[in-house]
Amino acid sequence: MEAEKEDEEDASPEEFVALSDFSGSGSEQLSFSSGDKLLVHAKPSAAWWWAEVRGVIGYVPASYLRQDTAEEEDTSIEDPWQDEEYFGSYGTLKLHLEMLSDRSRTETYRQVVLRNSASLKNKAVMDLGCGTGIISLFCAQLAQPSVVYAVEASSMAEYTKQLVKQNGCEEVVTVLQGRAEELELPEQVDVLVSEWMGNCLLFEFMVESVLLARDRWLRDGGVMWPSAAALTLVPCRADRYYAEKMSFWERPYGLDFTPLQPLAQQEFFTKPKFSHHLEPEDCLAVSCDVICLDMHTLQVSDLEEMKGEFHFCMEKSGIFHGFTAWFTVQFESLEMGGATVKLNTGPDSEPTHWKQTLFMLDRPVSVNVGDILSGTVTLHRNPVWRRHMTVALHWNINNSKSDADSCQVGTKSFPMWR
Ligand code: GJV
Repeated sequence: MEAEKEDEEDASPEEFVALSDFSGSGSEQLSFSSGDKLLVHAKPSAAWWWAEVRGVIGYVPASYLRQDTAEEEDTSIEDPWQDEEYFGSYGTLKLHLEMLSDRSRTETYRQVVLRNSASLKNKAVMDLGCGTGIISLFCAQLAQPSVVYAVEASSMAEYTKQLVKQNGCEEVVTVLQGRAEELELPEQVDVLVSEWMGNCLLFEFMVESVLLARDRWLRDGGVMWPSAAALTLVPCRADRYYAEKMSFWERPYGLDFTPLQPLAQQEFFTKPKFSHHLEPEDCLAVSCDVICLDMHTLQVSDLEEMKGEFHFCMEKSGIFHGFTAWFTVQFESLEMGGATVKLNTGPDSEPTHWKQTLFMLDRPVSVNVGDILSGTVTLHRNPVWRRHMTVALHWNINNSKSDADSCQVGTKSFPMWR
């Protein structure tokens, strides 16, 4: 026991990295910039830590920091892309069944091919991450491309070849098993189609593979499908989820279990909740597109840090439990003036297997009609684990009704998952 105590007192400070800029107020709080290294000496509360930046000591907001994994980088990281696990999961049917059963998603890609069938004639197409080959098969079935290169890294590619044969498409569809990054083709393509979108649009960062393939294999003037993507945010209520995970501890079986609430917050609200079903009536304001990507011009380096702003005017009074995010993608027409096809994964559209992503605040806030909620959202890609990111939210609420013109500020960072 004694020895342990001594260890604690001598505990060496932990290394952290700042996720974004922070300007401290008063003499007790430190200011720092995104990327700064901090030494955390003590964690007196969950939200505020005692830390050192460039020899100066003071309080820092814990949510602005992430553990410095530099040490890990040298030793234990074998594959920052975790490809064995990633492509392993796509080698079984579970995920393909989920994607193919998603009618909204799959039908959108079918519509894109159908509406562009005339223009696809004699075009060379690449289907990146073709899975079971559904999009490639739509191309062969509904249009007359000269060739479709169906690229798939997982072992599913073996079956995809069989499906192409079984459906009489082997003249048009060529299945290539391998990572798109290592691909060799006899020619450049006119169209690069892919279904790369993850939770919160970017999670998994398959988009990087798509951009690299674009730069190498899409001919000048070729078309990307999807051509544009947007991430959307809305402040929302989440009464049921809050009750299930947090209010529950108030009086289970007539007993007071509230000492478990900090633990519950840590366990259930630290990471975002994937597969959240947001009811339109739980939106407290009109949603806001926070990040818009042009798939023709987006660069891999842009993915490291993507920042967006939001500005909401509350349309309802109620409890603000958190933010919900979803995405929309657009497919431009191959014809001049042709109609754009959209896939919207938001609460007002047909449900998809992505559902929505919920970011719970640590403490719900009561808001009124007319209150202004504004702030920023930043997606920080994990510098080590390339398929992961942290979503940092900063906001302030200006109360319209209060005479004192009160303003509340909040900040929280959500790892997904590292
Ligand atoms: N090269 C080849 N196939 C890939 C690659 C890559 N770089 N990355 C992902 N895939 N929308 N979040 C494959 C993966 O094996 C799976 O079959 C499919 O693309 C993912 C599609 C859905 N995931 C998503």
